Amino acid sequence: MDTRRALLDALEDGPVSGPALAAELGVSRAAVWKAVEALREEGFAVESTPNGYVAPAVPAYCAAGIEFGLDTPYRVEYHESLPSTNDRARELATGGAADVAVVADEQTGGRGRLSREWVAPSGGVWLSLVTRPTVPAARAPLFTLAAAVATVDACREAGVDAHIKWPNDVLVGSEAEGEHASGSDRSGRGGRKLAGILTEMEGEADRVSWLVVGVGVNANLDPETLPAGATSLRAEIGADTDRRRFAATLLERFAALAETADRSDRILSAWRDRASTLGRRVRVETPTESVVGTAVDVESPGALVIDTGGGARRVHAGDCEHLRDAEE
Ligand code: BT5
Repeated sequence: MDTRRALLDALEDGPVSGPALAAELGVSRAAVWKAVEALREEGFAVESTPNGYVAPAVPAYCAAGIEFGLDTPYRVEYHESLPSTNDRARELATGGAADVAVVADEQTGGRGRLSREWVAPSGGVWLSLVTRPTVPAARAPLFTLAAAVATVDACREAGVDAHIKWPNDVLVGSEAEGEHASGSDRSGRGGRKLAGILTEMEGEADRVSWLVVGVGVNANLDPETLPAGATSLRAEIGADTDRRRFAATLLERFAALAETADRSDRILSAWRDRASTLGRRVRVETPTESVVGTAVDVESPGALVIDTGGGARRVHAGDCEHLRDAEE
């Protein structure tokens, strides 16, 4: 473990002196001091007190801030601004990296599914995780479901009653409220869109090489700066959220679920518990057709089962609208 990370872990337990840390880690006092300086440069304001180094009362939203107290194998790479955290994560993945979360305060070229634009001004939580799970490529959609569960849990901890709309939208509120979703994209239908997920991967049939799970959450943003039909944590709560804690919760929940991906039942049941799609009349636009019916279940690795009246259909990808009776 590197000195910087060891120092972050040690700071969790209260003041720690330079000499004590040097002895514990078997490094020089100069190396400890250098690690402290590195943390400070990143924006993590370690204080020097007579009892030793102390963590800042309110850790900033930066790599060390998010890693402080983070109980996962992930390290964090933080940027003030990036075109897209998914693009940076893909770059790291193709270079062989694993277990890195790329976080940016702002994205200038954020991407949604199917090359759609994702609006991502400063103040949101824009995060992409690189992992290399040892599962067949066919199981990759489970990680999107796990990310949706983790995102909902982080939103609920922040005080917003969010739910999942199949496959990967995190929404607040109900039916009528997402109606103003723009243009041909009606993916907000079913509530106001708080977050979206974009998973990308490379692999052979028998195994995933890398997986990039990109999550965008409208955190401390005004809805006026977002597309129609969108909402934010700030708008829902009326106050700003500690993005450091939010990102850490999301990563911890995701890590715990991802560990269970060799069996799909835990992720699926967590997803069902948080989804608003099941039991609803839906219209799913797949790449080839439109399927209308009642959503009855989600099956591994992420297919929506729709009762069309003429039998059950399974759809694996598409945009889902929650319908009201009059709309069929
Ligand atoms: C998604 O696509 O919902 C996936 C969004 C993933 C964004 C994250 S941010 C971190 C990482 N880096 C990236 O570059 N991307 C990921 P989709 O279901 O296709 O929805 C896209 C549609 O949502 C757009 O066509 C808009 O109508 C709408 N939209 C765009 N920006 C939005 C926002 N900030 N909040 C709510 N809706 C938005």
